[in-house]
Amino acid sequence: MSSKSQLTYTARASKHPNPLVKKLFEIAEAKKTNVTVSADVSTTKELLELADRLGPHIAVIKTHIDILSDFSEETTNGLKALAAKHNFLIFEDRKFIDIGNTVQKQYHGGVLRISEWAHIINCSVLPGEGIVEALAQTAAAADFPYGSERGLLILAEMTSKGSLATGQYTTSSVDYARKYKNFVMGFVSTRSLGEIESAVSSASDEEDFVVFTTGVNLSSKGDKLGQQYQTPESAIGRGADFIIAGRGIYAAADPVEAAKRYQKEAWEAYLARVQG
Ligand code: 5BU
Repeated sequence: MSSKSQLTYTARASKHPNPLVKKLFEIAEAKKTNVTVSADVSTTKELLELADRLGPHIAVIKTHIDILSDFSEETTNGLKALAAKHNFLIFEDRKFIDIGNTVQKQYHGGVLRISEWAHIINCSVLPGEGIVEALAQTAAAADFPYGSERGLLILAEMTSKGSLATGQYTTSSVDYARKYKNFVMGFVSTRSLGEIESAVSSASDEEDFVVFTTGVNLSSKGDKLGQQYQTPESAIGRGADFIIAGRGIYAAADPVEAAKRYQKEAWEAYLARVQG
């Protein structure tokens, strides 16, 4: 596990050069939550209701905006208003994976205009370094009316059975994160990756990447389509700074109660980790 995992979010916020990461750690500490809810519902009404009800218990809402059947500006205006009301960040799980010229258009333009409302995006590095450079350029050049901070998580590993995001792919994820560390906040991965030797440079004392771990569920081990789950405690124990839970929360009989349970378990696991 990286040495930073033993530090509190407050300590990490105070030293972090990236304003978005600083804000994320401050939110976590202020609300005592390191939960990201993956709000994979299919209508704007469901999404906004969920965001409003779960808002007090989450640090980040993760969307798949293209699975909504009725996406419009109402969706993103609603999300932005709720992010401000409840003090959480918005992470669009778009998983960009294409040549630089295309991802710039997908990020900044099109019908979804992701750059205007998502604080956090993610990409695969399968296309090579250019994808990270292209997204970083777009974020730096744009003048965002809604908050100025933007960050990228590199999809370094996946939770699905037989995932090919391993070995050299994961090592290269760390290389590019180190090379573009002003824009890359960290990773979506199943563990801390700070110890990975990289071709670009080795881990430095200041390096502090944030780890988001998906595939978290308290009552299931997986689904019929290859998803594999671990518990909040296990994810945090392996180095996750933020857990991501979808169906475990939004499909529960009482999503607010479920969110509180994940919040409590993940926060206690974090406290145990920083108290050593
Ligand atoms: P679930 O309902 O908790 O299984 O949802 C998991 C969410 O995280 C869902 O939105 C996936 O698209 C997303 N995900 C994942 O499950 N595994 C991964 O490796 C990555 C994302 Br990256």
